[in-house]
Amino acid sequence: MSTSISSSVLNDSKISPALRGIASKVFDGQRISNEDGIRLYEEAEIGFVGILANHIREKKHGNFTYFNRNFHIEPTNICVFDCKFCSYSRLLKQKDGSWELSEAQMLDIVKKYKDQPVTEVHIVGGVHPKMGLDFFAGLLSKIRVMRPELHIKAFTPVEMEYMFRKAKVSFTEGLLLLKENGLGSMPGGGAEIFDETIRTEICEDKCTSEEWLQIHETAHGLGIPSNATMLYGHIENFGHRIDHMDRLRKLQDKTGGFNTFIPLKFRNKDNQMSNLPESSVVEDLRNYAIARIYLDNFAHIKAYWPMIGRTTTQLALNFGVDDIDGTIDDTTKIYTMAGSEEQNPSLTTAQLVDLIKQAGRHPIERGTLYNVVTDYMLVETPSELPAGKN
Ligand code: V47
Ligand code: SF4
Repeated sequence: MSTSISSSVLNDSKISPALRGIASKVFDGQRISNEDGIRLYEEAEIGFVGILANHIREKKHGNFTYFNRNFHIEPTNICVFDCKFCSYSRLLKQKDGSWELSEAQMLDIVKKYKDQPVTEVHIVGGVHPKMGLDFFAGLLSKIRVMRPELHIKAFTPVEMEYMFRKAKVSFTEGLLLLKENGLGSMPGGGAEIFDETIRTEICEDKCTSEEWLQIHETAHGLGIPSNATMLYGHIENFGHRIDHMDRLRKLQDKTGGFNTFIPLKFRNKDNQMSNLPESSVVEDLRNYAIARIYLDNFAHIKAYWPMIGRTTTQLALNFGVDDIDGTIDDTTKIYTMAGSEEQNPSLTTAQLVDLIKQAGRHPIERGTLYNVVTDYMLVETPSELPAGKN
């Protein structure tokens, strides 16, 4: 941040003294308080939080913008739970629109990528009463045999709490078994909103906030890093968002095991909360920025491009976001069924690189744990090939 931008913010009498006080903390590299966070949500304009968030983003990462080459496996959309925002799950007895992949079908998906330089498989789905811990441990071990170098990022605490409970094992025992069979890290899903009143309203029967946090803490203790999400823009208020990030910031202070924070915008198509409007793009960008400012101990803020679309993703790179997830391919349904911007989410590496360059940023292909795979300012953009093939 040039001193002229910081001093113009700090000396701008049109900005309230309280907001200038927050800006001064950010430019000094200090942590902001919960009260500051709520004030930003309630009072700060998009341009103001954008300047602060971009300052932090560029201090941490310069112009680097990360993506990876990944593919998703969604084992099933049959689910024992009934989250009101979910457009994707079906009950076991409900045949219409449900799917359930066998182990062989999932291994066929992995085989499809045999000669392709993907670095990560992301496995998350509904909670099927018949797909238990042994089934998933077996699946992971077979994927590892087929592609030993592929990073397996799999299962949220929602899936884990259920499979560990059914298998009568502790969180530590269950996580260790999955790790021994190839689990490399955990995705961020299932967090929703930690506030117990809101959680009861929107997803009362699945793992509690406490269990979500405990499973991540246990995973970090076993050397399994993870991501964290927040589902926002429904019935929660700004205080609930700050409370959510406060619980994450405290756990991160303790373990340091989170890689990335991913705000997830509530989409309202075909679910039990379809009566609610969706947040505006301005609110989405403010939310990315405030997350970047508040979560000083998280290295990365990710915008999940299929959900918000390519244009908002490019804008988000100026609001604290430094990671845009990956090539993904066309297997993900959790957002397409909820009305995401991208109906067939798949971008080639060349398209992702162009998207980042067009936004004036520096594209870096990363591994799951943010090791640099390719610096696309040092090599030529790969030529256009079908999704996943380049
Ligand atoms: O927990 C479900 C969300 C999450 C809707 O870690 C919805 O790299 C919006 O966590 N509108 C699962 N969101 C997906 C997830 C994720 C995605 C991409 C990358 C990573 C990562 C993690 O999807 C659920 C829930 O919060 N979700 N329904 C909806 N209607
Ligand atoms: Fe099941 Fe996940 Fe949908 Fe909730 S969000 S109903 S846990 S698939």
